[in-house]
Amino acid sequence: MSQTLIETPERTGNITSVVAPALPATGERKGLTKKEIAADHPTWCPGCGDFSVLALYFKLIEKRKLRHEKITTVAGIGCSSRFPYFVQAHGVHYIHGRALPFASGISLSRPDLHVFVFGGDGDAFSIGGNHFTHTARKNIKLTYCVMDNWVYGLTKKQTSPTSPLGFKSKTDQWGAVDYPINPMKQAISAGATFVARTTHTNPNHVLAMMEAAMDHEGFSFIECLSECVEFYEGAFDASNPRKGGVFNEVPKTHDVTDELAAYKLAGTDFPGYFGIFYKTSKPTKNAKEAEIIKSYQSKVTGQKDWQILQKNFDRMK
Ligand SMILES: Cc1ncc(C[n+]2csc(CCOP(=O)(O)OP(=O)(O)O)c2C)c(N)n1
Ligand code: SF4
Ligand SMILES: [Mg+2]
Repeated sequence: MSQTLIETPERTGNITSVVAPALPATGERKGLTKKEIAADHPTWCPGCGDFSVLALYFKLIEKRKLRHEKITTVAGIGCSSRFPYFVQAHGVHYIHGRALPFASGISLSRPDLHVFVFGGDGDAFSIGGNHFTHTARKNIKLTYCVMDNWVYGLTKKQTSPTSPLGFKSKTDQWGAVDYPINPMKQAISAGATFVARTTHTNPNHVLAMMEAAMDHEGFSFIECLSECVEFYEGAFDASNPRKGGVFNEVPKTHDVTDELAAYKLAGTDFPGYFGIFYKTSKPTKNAKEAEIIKSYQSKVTGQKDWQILQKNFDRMK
């Protein structure tokens, strides 16, 4: 890595906190090129939709002039979750379903970073289902992009929570009998403050959704359809105009602050709509915790860390 400007946490009073540094003015440091951010050759199957999502993440990094030390890519386990391996910057390939709690810790302790989390439908809605709900309700500032392929890809074709009824897999040889979840409805009802939907076959749209999500002050969720050509070929053809399908954008008349309207939009039969369904503004956990820390710091001025700790222990006796 050629970039060297790494901001370190500064000590403020007795509690270690990170002071958000201003980004250097454009032009001071050159923006990164794709060559500088692309790591190992992705190991996905040729034609996998995940390639497109990765390429657009690189585009976002280039366009928004993110520096190596400001890129944070977190994932769980799955084909899609291999994502951080392929980004030449800081990232974590974490435990299946547990990417969000890990990413929440980064977000809360490093307000100068924007944290991106990538993963699959199994990772997000099956094993990680409760983390999805709780991260959304806490409104933690990060972007969660779920690469939804309606199947467990890495483990070679099991039914996922988004697989449609009748889908034949290794776990449902006679066709899936469980009703699939609707990720958009789930995100809205859990309290996500930014909820958008896109598809890997429309690169400009994916980039636009990533940018809008990154600019959102709170938990931003993107469901990105990403075809698994190996185990669910053609799943999203109906949403791809090049395959005879239709790509319908969210109607211009839709009010993104209207939760009920967003919920209704989310209930439209496949291929449904693409774009921002819901966006609202409410204080993040990040802001609330920062406020608590600030007010606590004013009460312990002049005391050493161990003295503060001792007092807390004494109180617990
Ligand atoms: C705790 C745990 N349980 C199960 C697994 C096995 N496992 C790995 S990936 C995966 C599901 C992958 O599906 P998805 O999240 O949709 O990602 P995709 O591969 O489709 O991109 C499972 C069940 C695991 N690695 N760890
Ligand atoms: S198995 Fe499916 S999801 Fe995994 S890399 Fe291959 S095409 Fe992509
Ligand atoms: Mg999947």
